[in-house]
Amino acid sequence: MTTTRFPPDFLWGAATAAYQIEGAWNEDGKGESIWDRFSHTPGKIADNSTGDTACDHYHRWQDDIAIMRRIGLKAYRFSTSWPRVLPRGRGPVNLRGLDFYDRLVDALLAANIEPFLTLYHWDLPQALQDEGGWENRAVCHAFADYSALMVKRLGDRVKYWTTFNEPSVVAFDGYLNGGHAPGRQDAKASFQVGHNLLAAHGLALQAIRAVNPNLQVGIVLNLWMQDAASDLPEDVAAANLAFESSETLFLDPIFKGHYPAGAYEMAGESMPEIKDGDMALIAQRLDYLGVNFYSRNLISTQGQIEPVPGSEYTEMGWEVCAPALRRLLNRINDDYRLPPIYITENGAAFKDEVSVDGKIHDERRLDYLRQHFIQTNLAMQDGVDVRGCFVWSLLDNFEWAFGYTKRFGIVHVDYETQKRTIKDSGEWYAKVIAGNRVEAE
Ligand code: IFM
Repeated sequence: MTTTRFPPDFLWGAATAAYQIEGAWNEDGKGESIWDRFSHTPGKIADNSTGDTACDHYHRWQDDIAIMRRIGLKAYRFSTSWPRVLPRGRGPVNLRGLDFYDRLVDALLAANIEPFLTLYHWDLPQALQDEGGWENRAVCHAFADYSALMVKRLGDRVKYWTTFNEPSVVAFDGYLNGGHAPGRQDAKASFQVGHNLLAAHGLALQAIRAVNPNLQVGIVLNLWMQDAASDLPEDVAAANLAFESSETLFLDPIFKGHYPAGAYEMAGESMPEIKDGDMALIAQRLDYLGVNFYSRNLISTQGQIEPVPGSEYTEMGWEVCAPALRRLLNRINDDYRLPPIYITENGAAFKDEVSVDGKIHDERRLDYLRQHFIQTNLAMQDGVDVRGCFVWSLLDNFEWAFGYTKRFGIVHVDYETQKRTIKDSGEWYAKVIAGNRVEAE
């Protein structure tokens, strides 16, 4: 048995997002979001489901906080729904929506759980989409105003703020392959949206700090390791190119103030319009970087090798390769002057069954988490400043275009009854947090 110990103040958490869990899509004055519109459009979601009810967290948030307490979470990462507080994206505030987050934050603090708040996890107000969505620079300013509003109301209690969750997914799934809301397939638009999201991040940073300069503000990127299939220089070059066309595309502007050379080649005619001053706006100081890590790609000159012989895959079709997390953390730590890092999402979708004993014996998810915690710890020993880890997800929930067909939770949700059951992985996580250590055979 080996024991991996973590620093005493390590922030153990779990994460969710508003559209994926809240439900109550049109209650208490909430406006329509692009995900409401998208999921209500036939053929967009694998199981024809919607987030209308999801985990009904909007009504069951107290029960959910009780579950977080049982697991012993030190932090909870959640997002606020922009159209819940500003039904039309700007203009009149829906106080009932704002009050919901106010109560949630108070209850988290009363339970000794640090709130870690994301301002944008993909549910743009439909009214702003009708003005052109993220292609329209005016929406970036509306986002900064919404950010300031939230900080004015919650900044006295919420210390950790994230502007955007995974801007690359918003740009490329929303505007290039069209699998996500708003379902566009337009290369030029996707690159402009990617850039505008970063500009909106910069504007929001300014707006947040103008209200309260003492907060911890960051952004969350989804980063995959791009491993070379061999030491051959051609394979290494192919893997580097893959890293440049996805990971570096967002890391460079944020931490170096310019796009990587590869971006210009990749985007070609679709290179976005960059206004004077944009790059400095985007590259402002950050208090932390959030890294969402799930898997890696194995790259040769022939492209991605898939499946990798002998490897395990999750229900998302993502390879389980925990050592890639350590390699990724070391690589970005070497390539950039980074602020402290939080692993803001890490987890796995597997087919879960409720056993006759009423429990969910999700050994594979438990093992996935154990391996990734250990690799995170090794990266910390290598010198990477990781301050916390958030499991994706606290609850099984609406997995975007896959609907309810993929379960990531450490807590099982029966969508018929809304009954929550802590899975074996959740029970195990409670022990990890309590002991601040991971045990492995
Ligand atoms: O469910 C998503 C989450 O909303 C963003 N990061 C990846 C997760 C799993 O696909």
